[in-house]
Amino acid sequence: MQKNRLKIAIQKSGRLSKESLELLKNLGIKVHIQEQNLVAFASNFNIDILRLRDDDIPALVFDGMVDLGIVGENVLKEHELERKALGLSADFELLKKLDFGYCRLSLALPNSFEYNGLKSFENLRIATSYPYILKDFMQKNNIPYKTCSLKGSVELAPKMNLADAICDLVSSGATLEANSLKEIESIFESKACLIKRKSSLSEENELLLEKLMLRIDGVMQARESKYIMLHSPKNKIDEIISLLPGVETPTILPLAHSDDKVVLHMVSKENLFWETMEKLKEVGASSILVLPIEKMLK
Ligand code: PRT
Ligand code: ZN
Repeated sequence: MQKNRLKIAIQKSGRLSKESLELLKNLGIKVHIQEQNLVAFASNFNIDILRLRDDDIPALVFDGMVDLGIVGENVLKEHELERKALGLSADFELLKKLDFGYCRLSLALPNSFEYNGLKSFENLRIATSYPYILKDFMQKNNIPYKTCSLKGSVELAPKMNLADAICDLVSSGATLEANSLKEIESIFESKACLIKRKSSLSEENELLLEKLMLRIDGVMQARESKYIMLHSPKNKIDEIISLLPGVETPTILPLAHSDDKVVLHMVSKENLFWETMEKLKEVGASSILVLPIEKMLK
């Protein structure tokens, strides 16, 4: 592995791997991943992709062993709090919150538990894989509790009489429901994020990063945006535009063989729901097309 290449750590296999790799590919980084290899070399940039357990990524960035990392904010926060509790440094720069890996760390109780506000957690034993985030929250709310640290199967702890409550990641809520638990309070909202080591990069890698950051903005903006084309009566243009969320100035084109209608082309920064399309139609719009956008560069 050459020294001067930009090193990016991503999760090897798990909930963030597919989207992390997809993001890198959308940035134009060409990498060929071989399942058994932990390092993949980009063929068109001086970039190496390191594929690791997500739990290992924060410390490698804090210690400057890798330049960039893609990791869940939950894992990042937990490791940051742990390092600080141990009196160690946990320096990093948050470059970008990404648009995947959404989840929340929540307190949950058995359905049968009579919950009367956060005080109900006083002196309960709470199972979690996130002891430092939990401790931080409980201390801020002045609630004494007992802890039970588990690396996995946290949702089973109450059934197994290992704990009274849990503090675990939730996304759809199906796991809690399947284990007769009710979500009480979200204590930390999370998504995947791109972080950078604090110590400076080489001038060359700094320039490469600048280029990648512009491309990330382009990819993320494109994912949120839609290209809209429709036919509009000439006297309804303003009304139609006012119905469209996050629309920039449209391009107005003549419609062949029509004196009273024009064609509008525009980019909307939001998705377009059926309800809006139906309203557009009521106002007189027709031939409404909503297209995904692949890339944007302003
Ligand atoms: O092997 P490695 O250590 O790299 O992976 P891992 O097993 O530690 O992590 P992984 O792949 O499960 O999750 C990676 C990251 O994805 C997490 O750190 C979060 O940032 C994010 N993420 C998003 C989630 C979820 N959604 C999620 N639902 N991580 C875990 N879950 C689990 C949760 O722990 C619970 O067991 O899914 C279950 C709940 O899901 P619902 O949909 O039933 O509520
Ligand atoms: Zn992990």
